[in-house]
Amino acid sequence: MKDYFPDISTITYEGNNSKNPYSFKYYKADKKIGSKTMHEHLKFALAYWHTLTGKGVDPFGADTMIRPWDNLADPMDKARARVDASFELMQKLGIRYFCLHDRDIAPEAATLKETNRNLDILVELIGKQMKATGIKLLWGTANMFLNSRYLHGAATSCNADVFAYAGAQVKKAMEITKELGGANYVFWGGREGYETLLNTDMDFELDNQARLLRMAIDYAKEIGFTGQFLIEPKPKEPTKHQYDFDVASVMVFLRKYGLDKDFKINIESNHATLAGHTFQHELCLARINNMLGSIDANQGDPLLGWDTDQYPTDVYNATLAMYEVLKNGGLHSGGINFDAKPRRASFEPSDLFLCFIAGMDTYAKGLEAAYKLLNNGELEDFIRERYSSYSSGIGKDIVEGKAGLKELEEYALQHDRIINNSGRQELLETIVNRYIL
Ligand code: XLS
Ligand code: NI
Ligand code: NI
Repeated sequence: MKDYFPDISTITYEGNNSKNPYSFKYYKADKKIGSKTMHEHLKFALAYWHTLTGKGVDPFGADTMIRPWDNLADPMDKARARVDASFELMQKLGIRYFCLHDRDIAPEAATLKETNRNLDILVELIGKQMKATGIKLLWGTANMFLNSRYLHGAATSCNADVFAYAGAQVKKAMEITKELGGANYVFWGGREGYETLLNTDMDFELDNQARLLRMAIDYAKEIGFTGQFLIEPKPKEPTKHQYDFDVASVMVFLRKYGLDKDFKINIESNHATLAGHTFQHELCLARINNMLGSIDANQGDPLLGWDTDQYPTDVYNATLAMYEVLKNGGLHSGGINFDAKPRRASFEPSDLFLCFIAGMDTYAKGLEAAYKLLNNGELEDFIRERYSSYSSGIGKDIVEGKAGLKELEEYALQHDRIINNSGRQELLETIVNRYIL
């Protein structure tokens, strides 16, 4: 097997005094945080698309990233080389999971039949590498946004032939996810949304989106795929209004169609930002509804209004995210997928290592801080105290359903000199800082 990154050896933990950029400062895979090791808490995954096929294009400029496998002319040879390169990367970084779209691993051919044959060849190769290394598939998905056939959407296209093609693609993607032992299957509605209601039957499109999901559930039963289905919300981009806008809209959609027991949510940090939410808000809302499934870890830039998919380096954000994950009792079948790409100017192959190191260290530090914060209970105690008026008297009656509006009026007439307490936001922010710094 060819070595694609010969100058870089296995990345190890050296601690935060080390100046060696090719070492972990905080991520120590076997370090125990509570009853689990860091790597059990943080099931890091490599996103095959950004890492292996990303080339640094932007709307104004061409490729900047020339990878060691890019000199191969035959697309299938290139695809094979990427498999070797991906497993080399994951092994050297100690990443135990990866995520893929069907089209990341194998090139699309002239017909669907040939495309599926290409996929089978690559799946066999990936399966062998997985067996040899113990690396697992966190989730699989179908890319139903790149090809121009999806210009009106996939399941929400106005064209039934496109719906059928999307169904065929989901079927095959589910089969390969099952074959590779994938723990989850993701739906990100790349082009499921609209540009203008002047030409859109939103009601019908949403029914159709639900129809495709229902078919996927049925097919999973048929083939014995027991992985978790996930929906990944995003408010905009590529369409102006994506149907799966945020956690709240995904839940409303799933409940309307009776699909909420079959799905959980894959929450991406940068998508939360685009929706005008904090990452923590999205994670918390999913958690309290028992819908928190998995994470796409990245970050946006507050000054740029699009999905910049940067590697996460914001420890504050990672700490609050891990706080929610810990409160959720972990991510269960989910994990932390680095849906992130190096900046366009970070084009050297070695940057890939530096990117992952940055992201893994950020989440490791975030996990440690979050664990201590939760365990010491400073925030939890404050919050409990803040709502303590509901544990006795009229508050208890409200919660237990013993008071109606008449009882409230009776009470308020006698207690109309109300005393409130400070919310102490700045104090609490200082407490969080104490755990991070
Ligand atoms: C794009 C999405 C995509 C999904 C997988 O913004 O994040 O990468 O994670 O289709
Ligand atoms: Ni994503
Ligand atoms: Ni994204």
